[in-house]
Amino acid sequence: MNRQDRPVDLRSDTVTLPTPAMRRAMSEAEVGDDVFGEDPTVNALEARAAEISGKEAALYVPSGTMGNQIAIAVHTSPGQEVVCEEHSHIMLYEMGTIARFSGCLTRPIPTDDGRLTWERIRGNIRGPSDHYGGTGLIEVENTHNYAGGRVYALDTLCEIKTNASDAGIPVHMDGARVFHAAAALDIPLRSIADTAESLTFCLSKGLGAPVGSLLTGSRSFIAESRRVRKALGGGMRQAGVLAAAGLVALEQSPANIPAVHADARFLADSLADIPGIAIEPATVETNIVFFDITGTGLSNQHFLGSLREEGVLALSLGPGRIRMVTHQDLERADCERAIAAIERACGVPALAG
Ligand code: TLP
Repeated sequence: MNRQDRPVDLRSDTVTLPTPAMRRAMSEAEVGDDVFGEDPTVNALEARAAEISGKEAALYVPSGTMGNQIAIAVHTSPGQEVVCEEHSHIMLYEMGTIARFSGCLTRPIPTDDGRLTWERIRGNIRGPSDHYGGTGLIEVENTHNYAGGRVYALDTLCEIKTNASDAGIPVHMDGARVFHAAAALDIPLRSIADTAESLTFCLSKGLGAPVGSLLTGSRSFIAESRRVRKALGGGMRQAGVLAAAGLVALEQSPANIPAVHADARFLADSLADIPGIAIEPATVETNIVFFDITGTGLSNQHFLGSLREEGVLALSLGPGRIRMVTHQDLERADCERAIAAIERACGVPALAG
């Protein structure tokens, strides 16, 4: 299919297809039974993930959800509270697994932009008592999906980590898109990873791999995580065919992120010029662009339907709220096509010539 006929898929950065280099690596991967720890390609991926994130060890898991939920189960005991931001993925989009599997409650904290501070967390920490289970974990999401890909400043994370350590509470980072955070701050990933006891990051979100995420942490944390992964049915066998693509993603895809961020900025700046669309371009820091179409008078369904007819796909995430995510399978011309389709949906007259 040539580019003009292909849909411009901005629903998520999960829609990317494996690159030719990934497919080659997959077909040539050396494999073994990973439940026995004998898949050399999975072992290589885990070693590389640990190295990149500056942690002792890593575990390959099928999804970001499983990585987060294993971390929560290992860090907490049933009845404890997990402090998190009110729109965090672990709370809104992980099927209530915190309650189902770990027996924990969330203690959601409202923020203006998805970013917690120690100031906001402090009053929500509860020690164990005869009346409640106490705080078992603090979770931060970086970048924050629902807040539009916002990036934590390193100082904020360091302050949370230092105070959490003093209170004896571990920090888990849902870093599904932590490579985007590192690129936005132009710092090594491990500086961000240092601010949490454990980190989940995704190979299939923005890095182009077909499947998989990594959970990283101390050797003992990962040993226990391996047992919990098995309990969740996440023990895979000859998973090296998938891990091989992940290794390629880790080496090759981060270099694409600056251009992907520039595409998001282009979308945000262009959207700001369309009458009826509300967006603050300065809040777009990475590859996620949220905007509000209430002022156009169109329903989400009508708006997305018009775009779909022109081969442009986006997501509805709340009344009037639309999300577009840029990724490495798109080019600037695709983003221009998306903007032209949005202008037509909103009744902006086309320029002559
Ligand atoms: N997010 C998906 C949807 O679930 C919304 C997306 O398209 O953005 N943490 C964060 C911050 C995420 O954004 C996601 C996926 C996950 C965890 C879960 O990853 P998977 O889908 O691999 O379980």
